[in-house]
Amino acid sequence: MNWEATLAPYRQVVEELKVKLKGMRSQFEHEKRHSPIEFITGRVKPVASILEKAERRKIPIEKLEKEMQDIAGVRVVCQFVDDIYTVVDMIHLRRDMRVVAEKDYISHKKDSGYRSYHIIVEYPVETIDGMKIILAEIQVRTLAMNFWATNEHSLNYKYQGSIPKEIKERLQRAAEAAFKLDEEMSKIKNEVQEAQRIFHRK
Ligand code: 0O2
Ligand code: 0O2
Repeated sequence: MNWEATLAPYRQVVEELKVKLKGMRSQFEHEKRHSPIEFITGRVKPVASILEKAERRKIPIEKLEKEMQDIAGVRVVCQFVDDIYTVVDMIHLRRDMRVVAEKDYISHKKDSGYRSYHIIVEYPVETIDGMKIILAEIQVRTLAMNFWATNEHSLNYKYQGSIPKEIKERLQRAAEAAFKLDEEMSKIKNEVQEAQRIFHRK
């Protein structure tokens, strides 16, 4: 399998989605409105992770394109929980991508404590052989959710998926604390935004 050639359109999609989402953020900034987007990151799933997930989910290599929906992944990180829904609504309204699935791990957090809003989109990308529709996963989460998920992801990697019970419980408490932090920040959202506007003017 020529992975470089297979993954090339996915790289293109990640780059294009990053540019477009960053464009949304700039527009809010130009108009001096609170941007629901704090920052964007993106990645193409490494080949080793693709193979490991295909094995785990029993996905044949020839069906990857349809059945592995997060080979192209972008992450939108927001300040406040409300911002997540603003971003989700904006993605729905766009005419350059089509939402095909959504998972709300915010109102239904995972057992691990993981919270985020996942959207799968179909995105048309132009290649030298014509147009190709690529599936991409957009994860939308707050800074607090991102902080938690990044640490939990590292621990999962370290313990190869079997985190010791004691650390798992700590992670669940940390998830609870991150949730509280988001709640408290939401309550003082207006204060924070006012402060940020003053800071911006200076
Ligand atoms: P900007 O415009 O300041 O956001 P590349 O793959 O190298 O082409 P990139 O975007 O450099 O693309 O790398 P990646 O890893 O996809 O995204 C990292 C981006 O997320 C960087 O911004 C980081 O500054 C930003 N980032 C990561 N953590 C934080 C954080 O806690 N707060 C904020 N505000 N930003 C963060 P860019 O893209 O370099 O530029
Ligand atoms: P990466 O690139 O290492 O992040 P599955 O992956 O089989 O569990 P599914 O249905 O493919 O699940 O997708 P799902 O559940 O929407 O989650 C896919 C991605 O969400 C994961 O990608 C993670 O990025 C993130 N995620 C989901 N659950 C957790 C969790 O408990 N903790 C953390 N830290 N992240 C989570 P991958 O495949 O891990 O790839």
